[in-house]
Amino acid sequence: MNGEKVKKEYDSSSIQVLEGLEAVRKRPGMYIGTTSSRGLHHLVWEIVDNAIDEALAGFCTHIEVEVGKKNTITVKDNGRGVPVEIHPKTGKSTVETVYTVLHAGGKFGGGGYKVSGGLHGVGASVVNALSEWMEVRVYKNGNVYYQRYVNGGHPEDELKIIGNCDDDRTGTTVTFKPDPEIFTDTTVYDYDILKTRLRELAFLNRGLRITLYDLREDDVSDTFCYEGGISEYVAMLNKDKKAIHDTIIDCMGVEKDISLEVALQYNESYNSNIYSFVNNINTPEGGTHEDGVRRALTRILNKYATSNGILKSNDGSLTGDDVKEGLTMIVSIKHPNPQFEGQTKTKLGNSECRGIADRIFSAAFERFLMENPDQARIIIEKSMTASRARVAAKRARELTRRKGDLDITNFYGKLSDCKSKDSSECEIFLVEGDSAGGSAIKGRDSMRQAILPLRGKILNVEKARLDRALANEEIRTIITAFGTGIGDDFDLSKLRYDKIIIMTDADVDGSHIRVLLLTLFYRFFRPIVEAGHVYAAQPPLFVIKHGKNIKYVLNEQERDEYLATLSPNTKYDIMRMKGLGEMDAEELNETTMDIEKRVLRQITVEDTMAADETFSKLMGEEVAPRREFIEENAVYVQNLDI
Ligand code: TSJ
Repeated sequence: MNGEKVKKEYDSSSIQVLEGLEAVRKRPGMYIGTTSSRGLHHLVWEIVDNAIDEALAGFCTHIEVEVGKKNTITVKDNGRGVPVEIHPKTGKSTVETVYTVLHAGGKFGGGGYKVSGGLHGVGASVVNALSEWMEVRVYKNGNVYYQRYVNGGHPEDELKIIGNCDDDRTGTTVTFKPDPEIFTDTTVYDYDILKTRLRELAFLNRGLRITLYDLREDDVSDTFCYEGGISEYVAMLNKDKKAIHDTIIDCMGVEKDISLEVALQYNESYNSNIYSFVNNINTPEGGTHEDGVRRALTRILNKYATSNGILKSNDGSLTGDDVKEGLTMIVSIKHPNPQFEGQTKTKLGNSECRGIADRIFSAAFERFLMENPDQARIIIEKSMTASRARVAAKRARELTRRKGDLDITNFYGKLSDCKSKDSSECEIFLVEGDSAGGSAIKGRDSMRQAILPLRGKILNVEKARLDRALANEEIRTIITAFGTGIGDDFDLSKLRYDKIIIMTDADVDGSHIRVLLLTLFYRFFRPIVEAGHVYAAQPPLFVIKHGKNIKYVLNEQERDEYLATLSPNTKYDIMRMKGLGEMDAEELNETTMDIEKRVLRQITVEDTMAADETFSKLMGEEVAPRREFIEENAVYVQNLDI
């Protein structure tokens, strides 16, 4: 009787399990955000996070990630190995439980305190549900345990011992193949995305070795291991900039069961690069950990500068913005129970973290200043210059406001605004040149689409502070059109358009203007980019005509793919589109602007660090990295400008 009861429960729990995984397949977006390339990569992070947890628990020193020839992913660690015993709640091995029960990850294994976990933190079972097949191997007790799942998480068999291994070998190896029925956009992994994040994880987890292999290419691999942790991260971020002092200031501390690390160094630029993390997850909206450190930074610099007579009473005190100028800083906190807030749930909310971060950082930073008076003076003088510029910029802004009438006339001469006042349905096209601007005005949907033709060169803001940027007419026009204000006045909720669409030619001039605009947005309107409001229009590169059909395609690849679909004896014409200026209004609407038909590329600050690096190289004072970048990318530039 007892046996029968157990069996019944086993069966019903199995059914529940499969229903759980089926729910994941029905609504993958709920679990991994999207099924685009981003979601595809998310699968890797879900698995890697488990290995990172094992490293944080102190049992794993090396993680390997391998992209297989057919875009399978293998993640391997040398940790203790997922427990293989029967799990009391499910009646199955813990391995199978972890892979088939939703949200089972982390709750098994007992006592291990889990600080890692993706934004979604959904666990291995979700990856399994979204995979065509998945295999796990656990090495422990001299045995190799193996289980395979197919068709979205169905175990082929139970966990079995399939061989022996060295007695002292332990670890977990997982291989999966994302299901192309789920990932309909793409199932191709991007080496650079994997590389950037794995390198970041290596920076954030001092001493952990992470290796990435790409079996799709010969001999492609990278290994990351940083004994200096986030200090080395700061060094990398400042690589193409001129540091103004030698030491990368860093500190590490623990209070209760919360640990904090900070590393920082100032460079000559006027911008700041502050990246904060909670349990290895980037918090672009900041939060209490970042607040605490910034509050301490401002307070301690003011305190030191005042008591050493560098800052006089009539200088006023340094603000948070002043001490931010030229600052590259990483803040990394590990917290057993983080609470996330904010629009995108990427802001740390735990209030205790503010004080903890302040205490740990201020003690270390004050000590650094005392022990290194030369470097302290350099940093403070930089902040004092920023303070003077801030005052000047404020005056400049007031000036532009006062002669507002004049500005506005000029402004409406340029902007062809849309009729709708509902910003959620409005778009603004920033168009290169007057002639394309003219076609765009004729071809637009005037209810929802505004056109701003850009005539003059846009100021290179990498080299300019806010006060000079505000003196530039094109930039003032853009600011007025957006409606958000800038600098201290910036207010995202006042944005007058849901989409800001950069429309430039696919040639070198066009890409130059695009980079200048992106630099402007990145420096002065970053929240607009982060909130996903910025897009690039994609004017077609080719038009293919056969019979009565006209097909526009974006690039060579699409052209070739389309041609391959035509039957061999179709007689066809291909024309390369010359540029926006040469399309008439109807063509421009048809191919590039029509809300129903067009393809836009969303500009994200997904990898703000890579973007910043490019901007600094292309736009900054240092000539050598710029030349290198242009040389390295010369081949692309050539392709762009046939
Ligand atoms: F979850 C998973 F299957 F996706 C996965 C887990 C994938 C990979 C690549 C590694 C891991 C993983 C899990 N590596 N190490 C562990 N460790 C445990 O699960 C474990 C082992 C022992 C104990 C213990 O208390 O003895 C506790 C845990 C959580």
